[in-house]
Amino acid sequence: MNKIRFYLFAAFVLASSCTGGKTVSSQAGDTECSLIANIQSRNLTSLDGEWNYIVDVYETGYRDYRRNPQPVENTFFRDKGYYSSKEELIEYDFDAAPTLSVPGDWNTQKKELYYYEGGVWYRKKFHAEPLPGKRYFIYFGAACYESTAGLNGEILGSHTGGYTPFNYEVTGKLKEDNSLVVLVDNTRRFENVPTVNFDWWNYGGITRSVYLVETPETFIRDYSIGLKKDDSSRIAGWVRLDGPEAIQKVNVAIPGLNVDICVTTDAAGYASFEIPASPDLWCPETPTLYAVSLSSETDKVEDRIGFRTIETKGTEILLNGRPVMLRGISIHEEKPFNAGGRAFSREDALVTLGWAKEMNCNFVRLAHYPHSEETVRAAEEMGLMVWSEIPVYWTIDWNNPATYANARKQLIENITRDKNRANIIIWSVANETPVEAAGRYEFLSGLIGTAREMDGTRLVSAAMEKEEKEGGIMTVNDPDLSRLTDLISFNEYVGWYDGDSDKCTRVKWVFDIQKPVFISEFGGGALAGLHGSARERFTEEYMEDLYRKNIEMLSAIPGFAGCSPWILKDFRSPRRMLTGIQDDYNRKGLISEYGQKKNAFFVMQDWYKALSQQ
Ligand code: GCB
Repeated sequence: MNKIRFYLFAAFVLASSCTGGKTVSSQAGDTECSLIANIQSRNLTSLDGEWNYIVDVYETGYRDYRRNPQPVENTFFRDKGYYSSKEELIEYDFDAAPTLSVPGDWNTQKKELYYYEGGVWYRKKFHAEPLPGKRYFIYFGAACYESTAGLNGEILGSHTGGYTPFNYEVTGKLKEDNSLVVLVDNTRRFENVPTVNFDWWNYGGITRSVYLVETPETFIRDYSIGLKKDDSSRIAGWVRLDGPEAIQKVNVAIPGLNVDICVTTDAAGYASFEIPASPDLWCPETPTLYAVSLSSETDKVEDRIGFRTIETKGTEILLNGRPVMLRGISIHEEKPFNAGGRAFSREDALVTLGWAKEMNCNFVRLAHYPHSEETVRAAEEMGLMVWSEIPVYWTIDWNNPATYANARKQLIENITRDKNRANIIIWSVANETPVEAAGRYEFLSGLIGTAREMDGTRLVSAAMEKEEKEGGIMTVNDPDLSRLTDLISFNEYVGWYDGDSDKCTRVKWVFDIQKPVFISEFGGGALAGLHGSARERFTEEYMEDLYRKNIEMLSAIPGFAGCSPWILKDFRSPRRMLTGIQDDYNRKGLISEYGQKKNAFFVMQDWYKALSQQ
């Protein structure tokens, strides 16, 4: 646990947006997560823009010279500075400090912060005119990795996990002129999720948008609407109110389906409903979304929702009852052009997902952490099915209850935010975790259970690895976990980490379990524009040959249901140190960081076109 949270703000941790460790209630929507759903439908004041920042390498902002944690009035949360009081000894000043753009990572905004890992204080001044009878929240799309927020010198709470949203209630705490101070810390820690070792850039900062949200006193906190599992002629849903007037009539209207019903919430603010309906189903070819409104007596939210079913039968994945081949690609959430750092905007998403569409994909694996809501929604509009993932990656502190609570909380926040997105078909709980590690199976089966309990309408999986047996027989390395998941999904790097491309022609894939086989990663690296023989590593020709041979090999796998090669675009990773070739980039992208398509992109494009016509 972050020291600052432990010493200074222990009391406030309990008040932070989501707490781990409890069980998910059996009543739908009654998770321990207090996230406000569908933030874009709210009355918002954007707090994006330039924020003053102070880099705090030695934790000086909250400790004294003996490293004792300080009371809050002696920390930078107080937002006083030398220039405001020259008589007092004060050695920081946000007003005089430089600025960073929010949203955005700090690593690509300031040269001196490129490799920085540690604490950075952010400060935003904003004006507010709070109205009586309204409630106010500060909502963060994401801050990587840990953050503690304070408003006008008072701590609001802390949040752990770099890729999921959180909010703090500030009703009664707003003034006309406000100072919002946030300490963000991206120090890698062994007990974190992900842990200290991962193959992507540890972008720090307030990486997604920040809003001041206004709601009525009793408001619609959360809702779920989708086709009923096992009965696609009915829409099933629930709504949860938050506030003193818990018992209210709530109208659910979907004009495009002539749906207009009324339910009454109970004393806990909860109501569920079922409505007979036969919507045009969401699918990649026709990603139909219906305008939906939920109106309580005190509040109203609007959304656009798609309806579809997803299930497996034997070795097939069925979308709306019909077999579907997942023509996918894996993606990291980085800006599409010019080595730009962490992406967050709809514009970024449209370019990146546009490349996936150009490749004839119908599916994207949003690796290795929850991507922004903008990305998920853009994919939904574009007809791209989604694999959504939490960063339980490689090694994890499997037997640490706090680590489990952290992973579970990230999963809950992810599902809470995105459960109404029709395009998400798979919740994934892990990537390439070591089978032999004690405590791992219990950890992952707990997460799988949480995902199923919160959302029984989607598939649950994890990216496993392959195992080679005698005589060139290949299979998944984790039959026990494969029994719990809906798919046999694994990463295989035959031709890159495992032999050369010719090996693809010598192996045979065999599975003991009858489930759809999904290859969550395969691939190899090439520097865009580097040409040579198909035997020479990092040339476009090597990568092209590797893709051709993998495609042939995968197509012959019994039960093959799709794949998401690694990866759409070259991405930054400090693990990639080969000068002149990698230069801090993982080069397995089908497209370079400057948007240049490599030969293998076109190999995939042709294959997916052929598959789409079958
Ligand atoms: C993997 C990981 C992915 C890495 C990739 C690689 O198996 O899942 O995060 O980036 O291999 O390039 O080695």
